[in-house]
Amino acid sequence: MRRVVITGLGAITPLGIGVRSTWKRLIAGESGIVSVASSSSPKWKDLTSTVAGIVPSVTGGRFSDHEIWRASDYLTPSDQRRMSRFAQYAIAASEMALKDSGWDPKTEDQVNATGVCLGSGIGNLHDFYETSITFHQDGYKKVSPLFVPKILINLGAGHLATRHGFRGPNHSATTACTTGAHSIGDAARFIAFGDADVMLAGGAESCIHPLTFAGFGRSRSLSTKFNDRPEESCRPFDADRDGFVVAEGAAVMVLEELNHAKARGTNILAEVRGYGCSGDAYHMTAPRADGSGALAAMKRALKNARVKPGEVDYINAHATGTQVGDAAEAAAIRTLMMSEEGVDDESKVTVSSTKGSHGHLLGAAGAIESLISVMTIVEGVIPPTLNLHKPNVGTNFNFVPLQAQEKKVKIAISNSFGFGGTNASLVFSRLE
Ligand SMILES: *[C@@H]1O[C@H](CO)[C@@H](O)[C@H](O)[C@H]1NC(C)=O
Ligand SMILES: *[C@@H]1O[C@H](CO)[C@@H](O)[C@H](O)[C@H]1NC(C)=O
Ligand SMILES: CC(=O)N[C@H]1CO[C@H](CO)[C@@H](O)[C@@H]1O
Repeated sequence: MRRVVITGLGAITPLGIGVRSTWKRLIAGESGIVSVASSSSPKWKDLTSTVAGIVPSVTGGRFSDHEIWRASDYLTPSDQRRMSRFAQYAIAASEMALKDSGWDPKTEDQVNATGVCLGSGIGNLHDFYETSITFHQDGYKKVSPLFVPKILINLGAGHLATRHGFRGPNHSATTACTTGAHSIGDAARFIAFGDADVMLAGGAESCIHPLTFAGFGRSRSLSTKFNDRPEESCRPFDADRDGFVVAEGAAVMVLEELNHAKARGTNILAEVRGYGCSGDAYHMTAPRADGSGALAAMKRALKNARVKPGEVDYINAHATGTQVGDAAEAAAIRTLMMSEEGVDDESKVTVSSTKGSHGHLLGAAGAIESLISVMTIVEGVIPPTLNLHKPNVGTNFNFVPLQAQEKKVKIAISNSFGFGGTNASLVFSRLE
């Protein structure tokens, strides 16, 4: 089987623009979660949750000029008009990843062997909402011809391929909060099976719209108790956790066939070692309490990677800060890690959920958390779980509370689970 490595990373997150800016703040224990209560639209007023992870776009605060989002850094005015925000983030993160990896295909062979696998969970709620109102009030002629190209989930991938002429596989997953993980896993399989040599893979999301908060609020998924203390609102594994916090952003990786990467002498960050998926087949929004869906995904990913549970140095948990979800995932991790081929003591299991810092990027969550897992391998530092003062998920893991820890990481797992009952795990390793 052809081996797949990671040769470039790009990120746009509530912690800043760029991988360096995001990583620096993550390790420093900073939060990217802010209040959206004062937003101009009166619709925000009735909402139960008014905290969100927002990509910084104004200078003057704690973000320096190069760390804030400016669409014009990446896109012409005409592209900006044609592309919705999630697609813009996807393009920008992809450009960063391509630059990082030094991959600039020119020949026909090269562009044919380069593909794209970029998804989104919700996509563009803004245009859906506005266009629905316009259509209802003013009729057919007022619907913009750009409406459809602005709402299709796969248009991030489409625009990117068209910009660069990439003619390899052109694919978009949309599996709710598992989108980013499925994109990376599926892209790695395209390379392993010989459909491409290089893939841009990841996820993007930007649905900071009152309707998002109304919808997730009504399904009682969101944190509501910390609206006046946004930085404390996302509390994975903590006893006071009361729901997840919506966030926006994008993360993209350049995946590449091992010998292809070696031949061009580029820097190899890590290897995509394993990928496992499962379905809960249980409920649309709640996990099985025993975590058996999550367990199946992790087991399949480790089997695919030919790695034993005891060899895993770090798990980046999906844990979003909901009572049921975090406990189910912890139970799944315990079953996996305390098995015969695991470890002999729960305190040797290192798990953190970085959502405490950046919130839940929904369709981009699996991508940014995979990127962070790769960074732990590169940097030898584990980012903390913010706001974790009192774990109550029935395990004695090292949850890396509040402060980053130094640790050599050879093998890292990233978990992603989504509404609809879909679970995926990815295993990354240092290249041996
Ligand atoms: C590249 O792909 C295009 C379209 O699929 C095809 O027409 C062309 O022959 C391919 N070129 C090479 C060098 O394989
Ligand atoms: C698997 O997917 C479900 C879908 O609702 C998700 O909520 C859950 O967290 C995952 N399963 C488990 C047991 O964690
Ligand atoms: C180069 C290429 O084929 N890109 C396509 C990828 O998919 C999108 C969406 O279907 C198309 O618009 C692109 O042309």
